Amino acid sequence: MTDSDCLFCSIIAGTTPAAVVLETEDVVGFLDVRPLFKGHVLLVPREHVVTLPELPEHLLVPLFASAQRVASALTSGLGAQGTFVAMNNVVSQSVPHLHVHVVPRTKGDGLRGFFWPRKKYADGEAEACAATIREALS
Ligand code: DGP
Repeated sequence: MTDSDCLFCSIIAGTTPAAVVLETEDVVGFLDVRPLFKGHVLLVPREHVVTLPELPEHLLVPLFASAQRVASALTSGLGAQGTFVAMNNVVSQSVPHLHVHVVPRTKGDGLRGFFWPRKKYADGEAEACAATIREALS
């Protein structure tokens, strides 16, 4: 299913130009137009899905297998030392079509914007928080 108002559906359809790096039956990968570093790839399911919780199970492996392949290619092909792999869901998600960022990283590259201020758990708080999440998972 595609959404006629969706930018990434239009890239997948070839209507909006993009520097495509990967095309599989289920997934398309293209360069982010505003890369954190050159070679920053966005991977999207061809099907119009907005967030990770909505991703159908049959697309989990194709999407993350593509992320694994691209992460390898950024190190072997572009000379990156490593990668940062992430996705925004709703909050900070500027395009409402699920996309995995695969960003090439090199030690000392100065990427700090992705690292939000860290919190500290009070005594017992981590266990209570973990219990809440376990309950939601059950
Ligand atoms: P996020 O903020 O996590 O939703 O990431 C959306 C990314 O999409 C952002 O890094 C910039 C990228 N982007 C936005 N518009 C376009 C476009 O028209 N073409 C391409 N290739 N990337 C885009």
